[in-house]
Amino acid sequence: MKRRVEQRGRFITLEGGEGVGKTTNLRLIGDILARRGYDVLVTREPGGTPLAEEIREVLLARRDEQVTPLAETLLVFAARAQHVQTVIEPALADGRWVLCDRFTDSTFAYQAGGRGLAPAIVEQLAAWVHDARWPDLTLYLDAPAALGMARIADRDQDRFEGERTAFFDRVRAVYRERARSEGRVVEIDASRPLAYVSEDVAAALDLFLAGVACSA
Ligand code: T5A
Repeated sequence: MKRRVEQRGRFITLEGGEGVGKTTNLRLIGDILARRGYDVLVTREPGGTPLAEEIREVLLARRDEQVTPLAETLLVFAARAQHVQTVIEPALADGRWVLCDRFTDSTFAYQAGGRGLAPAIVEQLAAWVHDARWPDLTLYLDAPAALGMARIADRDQDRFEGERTAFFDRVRAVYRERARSEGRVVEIDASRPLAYVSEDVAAALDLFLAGVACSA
């Protein structure tokens, strides 16, 4: 398919708790954009480069040693610095559309909300690592933690998935607050069957694309 000529790429992220359907719906968005002729790069956090994927393994591995919230946050941002500078920014500069499974909203939700780190630290690190680069659109998939965990019950649990329900309740509360306060975030009820969720995801994307077309 002929590549659409765009002034600049767009940055779209999927957010939400464990097992809410981020990866599944990211594929759907990628397919829709590709069908419309956009050049799409699908990536994820933590990860997206060889170094950042190694940091992801360190972060997700279950271990006896207690990981401090600050150490965890610095690891997340180390991976993000590499990812943003070597993958995300070059792709956007090249006019590509970047679809990312999680970004800094996850750090507010998990490290500030879940772990109790001061949000100001996340804000400072975000300013340092990616400055004014925020997603153009964020789709937040909302569902009770127990439902998401039930969907991934057949997988081996990583270090985060081994957390207690109260941790995920705090994560969800921060996500919902950000969905209310950040204009780029669209909240979608992900507790429903996949067909309904995907329909809302596609509708939110359509609305966003209409806005892009108007501004072109
Ligand atoms: N983390 C990450 C931080 O702490 N701070 C950070 O800054 C960042 C970036 C990464 C971990 O790192 C932490 C958070 C995470 O714990 P991850 O792999 O990116 O982990 O995130 P997970 O949420 O663990 O990814 P999952 O693959 O488990 O969840 P998804 O992607 O939300 O769910 P998905 O699409 O794989 O779907 C799970 C299953 O549910 C089904 C799917 O078919 C699949 O089988 N499903 C549905 N079933 C019924 N109804 C629906 N509506 C469904 N939607 C999907």
